Amino acid sequence: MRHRSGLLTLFLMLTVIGIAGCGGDYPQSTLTPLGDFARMVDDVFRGTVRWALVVFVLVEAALLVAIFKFRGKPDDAEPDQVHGNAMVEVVWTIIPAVILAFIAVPTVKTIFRTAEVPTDAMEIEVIGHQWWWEFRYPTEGVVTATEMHVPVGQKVVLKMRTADVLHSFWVPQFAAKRDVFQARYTTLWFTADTVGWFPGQCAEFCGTQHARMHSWVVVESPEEFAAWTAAQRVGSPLVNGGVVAPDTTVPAPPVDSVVIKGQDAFVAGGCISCHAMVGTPLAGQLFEGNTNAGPNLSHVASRARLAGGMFENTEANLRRWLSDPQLVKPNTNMKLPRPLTDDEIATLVAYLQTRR
Ligand SMILES: [Cu+2]
Repeated sequence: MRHRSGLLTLFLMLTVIGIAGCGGDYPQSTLTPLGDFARMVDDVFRGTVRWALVVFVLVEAALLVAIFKFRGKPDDAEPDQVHGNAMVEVVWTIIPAVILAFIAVPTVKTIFRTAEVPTDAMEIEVIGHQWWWEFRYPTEGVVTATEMHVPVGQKVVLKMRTADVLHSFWVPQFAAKRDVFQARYTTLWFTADTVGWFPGQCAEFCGTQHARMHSWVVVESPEEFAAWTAAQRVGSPLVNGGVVAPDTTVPAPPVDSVVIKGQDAFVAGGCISCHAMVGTPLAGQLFEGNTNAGPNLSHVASRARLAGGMFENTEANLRRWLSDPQLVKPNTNMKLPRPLTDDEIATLVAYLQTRR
């Protein structure tokens, strides 16, 4: 008896925990879709759950009736045996088949509708790296990392691939998840209908720091988005590979002596061999053929997060990151040829913080 009540308590506890996991203010949830694509997927999910509920209620009701109404007594005769009854076999084959058909039709329809690549959408190229996401806007001339800006109400199509291993791009409130490959593009599309910051997560185990491969969709008004692209386009490493005319704006050279030292350290220290940087001579060329490079740092100070979204972009975190990236994020591709001196770190941090 004690064993039984223990099991019951365990069952109730698990149920409470399970229920507590549903609903609530969880931004990384597929249960609160905020775009057309996610809503189509959500409709299929909800339709399926509704059918499952109907089946559950009917089966449980039949079970309870059987238990209480037809409970056997010790002196009962043996009941009629229905083994091999053709009628029963046909009925309980047809009913589930019909229910599955009702689930399959909207599911297949949705698969086809979501697989269609829209032609009236703004294109964003998504590239997975161990362990951060790169976003390129060929028509805007923008290359950025971790934070994908999109204008509210504008359909975007994501053309996705990877620079190294398999990853899976997933922003739960806007779109389903899709694996990314080296040799071919996969696509996703969505129209975001709410302004704000919405988190995403790489959904394919892609190495030891897979859990620290975050992304955000930053949905903003068309005016804010235009201002963002105008600022990001300055010195873009994409101007040769993109379809926009090169931006001829020459960024103002640093005037602060610490910042100038930081820029010198950035160039002389070899940072430019992996990172594109506005105002440094080789940034564009190096970037184009180098898909294993690190993020474009031309406007790094305009981003809210660092290191694949692992931490906030603050002076202290930047210093921590530069002092020993392998300690902060083991196995990251950010490998320093030698440890930087405190002076170098201070000037680099001052320099990077001016790159807005
Ligand atoms: Cu990944």
